[in-house]
Amino acid sequence: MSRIVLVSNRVGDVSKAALAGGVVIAIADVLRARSGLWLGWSGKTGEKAEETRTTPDFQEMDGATIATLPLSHREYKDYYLGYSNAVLWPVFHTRLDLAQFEAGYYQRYVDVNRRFAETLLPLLKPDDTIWVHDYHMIPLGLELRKLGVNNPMGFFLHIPVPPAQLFMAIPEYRDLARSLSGYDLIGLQTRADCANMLDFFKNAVFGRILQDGRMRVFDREISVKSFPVGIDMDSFLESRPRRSREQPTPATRLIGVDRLDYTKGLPQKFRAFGRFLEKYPDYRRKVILSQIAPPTRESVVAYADIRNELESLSGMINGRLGELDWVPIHYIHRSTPRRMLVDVYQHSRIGFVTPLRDGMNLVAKEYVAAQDPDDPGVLVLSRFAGAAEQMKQALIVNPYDVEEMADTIKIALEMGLQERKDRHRALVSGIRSYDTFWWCRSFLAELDAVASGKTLPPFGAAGDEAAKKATIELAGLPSRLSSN
Ligand code: ADQ
Repeated sequence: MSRIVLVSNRVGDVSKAALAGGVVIAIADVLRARSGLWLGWSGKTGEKAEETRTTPDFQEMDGATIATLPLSHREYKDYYLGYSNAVLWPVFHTRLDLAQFEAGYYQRYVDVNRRFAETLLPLLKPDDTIWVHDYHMIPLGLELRKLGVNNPMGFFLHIPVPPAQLFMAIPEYRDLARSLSGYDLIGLQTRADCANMLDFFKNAVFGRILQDGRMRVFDREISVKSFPVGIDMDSFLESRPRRSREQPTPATRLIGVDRLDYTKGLPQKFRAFGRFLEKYPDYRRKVILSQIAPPTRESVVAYADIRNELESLSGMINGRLGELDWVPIHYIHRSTPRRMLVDVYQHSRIGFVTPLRDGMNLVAKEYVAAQDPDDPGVLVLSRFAGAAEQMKQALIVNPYDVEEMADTIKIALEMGLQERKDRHRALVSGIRSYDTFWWCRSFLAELDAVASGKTLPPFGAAGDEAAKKATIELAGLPSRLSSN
């Protein structure tokens, strides 16, 4: 089996993958099994020529090689904070109003990708399979092709794809389409994202669907498919502390766990909870909302704004409705160790996951995984999270509709045991079937197939089981699915 080479903006700690959770667990597994190489930014910035070199620092970890490069301050500002997080992130999450199309951002974004490509070139072997991750690295594939690399190359986007008209508001949209055409396979979180991506290629650069389902874009034929990211339920549950630190709370708890990001719909969530308490006063003093929201990207202006908004909103709701012995909203603006999260989820009656837009949202899956099957809580989930395409047994809400969310909190609190158990069982079955290993293996199997000219059945309603089996058999990988 060929070696796997991963490239992403940041690299994960392969030796502590279980602690990191999410996709890193599966990636670490594959890197170990295929003696892989993982290249990314070291997280360091500086001003010397040293910071723009093309010779990475290497570290061996559990049979995998981790290669990292620093960024210069200017690269950090224009490539990372600028084009990646103040252009692509807002537009892809349909927040065109927050995009900052500043001169210089795009050029630096491409320059950093070219530097990563030049760094990778001498490290590549002829039969390596290359897998590039996320929006920071869209141009990397084409930069490698320009350097003469013909290896199979796949790209996975962790965030949503916006409707074509929005995508095309990005001044460099044609260049982005050309960059995307450098890959053999584009993996997306949902089928809705695939539809948007195909529509974008058609409208933006006259892409054409071929008979075998692939798309002809410029002079290349590429495959676009959905591979919803999952979690590893067992290792997530194993990460919990041996003894619960949670004291049974007198009040029933709703839990929210989100990075402090304007895409996560936190103000709407707070307002909905306030509205619920106003509309159904019998629940006052009986219910609380705990929101854990660690800070991210604080040097991007929009992130400082959302922080201020939340602080004043929680203060206002607590001031208006709270009592001396009852504070309705517990807002924690800090990171929490992952192992504590299992405990917190388990002691919460409602998982309140209401992003305005989200590629997948792993918190929704973690919350369900942590529930006691004999007395599970209820997941309230935004229809605009990618997870909603799979998690149909959650209570699905429109995160812009505060009134509907307030009413749904009541429905969730009053749901009978049998219904909670039925919904939970169905949700767990989906989480186990499409776990993080399935995601990783099916993407790589598809990439191998595409590169060798075979096509696999589509991932879709009727063909799910067949597609799963076929992808796993084709990859020649042991299936964890068969034991579930
Ligand atoms: P994120 O936007 O970071 O990821 P998400 O999928 O929710 O969003 O994953 C967050 C992870 O961080 C979860 O595993 C969660 O437990 C953890 N986390 C969140 N808040 C935490 C806290 N306070 N303390 C500790 N841990 C916390 C991007 C996309 C998503 C997509 C993922 C994976 O934006 O849509 O689901 O990638 O593809």
